[in-house]
Amino acid sequence: MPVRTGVIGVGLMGAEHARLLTDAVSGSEVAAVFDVDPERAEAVAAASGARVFDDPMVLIKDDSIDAVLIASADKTHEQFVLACLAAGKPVLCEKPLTPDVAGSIRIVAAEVELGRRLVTVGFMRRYDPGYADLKAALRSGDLGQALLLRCVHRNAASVPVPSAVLISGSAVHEIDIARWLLDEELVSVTVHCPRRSSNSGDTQDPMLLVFASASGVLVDVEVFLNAGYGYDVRCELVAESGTVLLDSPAPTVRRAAGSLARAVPGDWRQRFTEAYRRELQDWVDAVAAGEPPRGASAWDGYAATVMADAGIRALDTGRTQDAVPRDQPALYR
Ligand code: ISE
Repeated sequence: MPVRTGVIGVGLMGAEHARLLTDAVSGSEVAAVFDVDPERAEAVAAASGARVFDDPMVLIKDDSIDAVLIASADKTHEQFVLACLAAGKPVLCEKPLTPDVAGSIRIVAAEVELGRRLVTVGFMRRYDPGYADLKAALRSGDLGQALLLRCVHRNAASVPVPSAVLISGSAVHEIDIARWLLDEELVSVTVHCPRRSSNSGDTQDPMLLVFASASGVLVDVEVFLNAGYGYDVRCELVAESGTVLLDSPAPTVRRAAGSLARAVPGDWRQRFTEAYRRELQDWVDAVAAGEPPRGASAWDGYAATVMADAGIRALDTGRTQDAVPRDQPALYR
């Protein structure tokens, strides 16, 4: 029996998840779809033969649905994740888990109360082969201790957004991947604001964030939403006896008209397709086996939200901010 998934929210990302669950993940079926835009829901449902629901809470409770994927607006995540926990259903929620710290605390508390892990947060980079290589290099011990992590996060273009979205929507990936790579918490953040791009309206774009980890590693992150030329994510680990660079991967190099070129992906769906596919396959496999999920947990989602929140305070105040997460409950250790 395939795992029958209900997808809530089928905008850009939800539609991509539905496509991957249908075409690229084995043992899975998109059985139900909800979206605030019924036409969008119909279009995605038609491609997978799914049923369209007009109430997401009814979809979550429906006996024919084994697991739920949430890719709706950030502010709706909490109510849907809590409803999945109440229904005892595994749920994969797109990042951020919630836009606010209080919402993430309520989700963690509900899962701890339930006593078993059902929530996964869509920090898909943990499944990217390049980041896995970086982590393996650090773990091998051959490079000595990590000293710096230098990250670049550029989007080709963005609709106008408040400056805080560079942190809550984009840098939040860097926060999660730094915690995962270094295997420790980030404890403080400073935000530097260079000249704004004339392509970015009133938004502080680009932005430079510097995080410190508990053991003293510095993580610098450039976020630039209107970089113009494409989607570019890089990460260089600087350690005591060497460095490892994760560059924008392109399978081919083109030589033509006197130049040498590698294509740059248009957006994150192209850059991270394999990571999304692996994340979904792993999730579906765990659901099918009745095992706890292996991706980022509700606790990881909470920790990322705490740090993003500190980043937004640092942006607003111009001062370094500490992030102080609560004690980690035993369920997540
Ligand atoms: C977008 O919302 C995402 O989630 C992407 O993964 C991120 O890289 C991008 O910067 C965001 O705008």
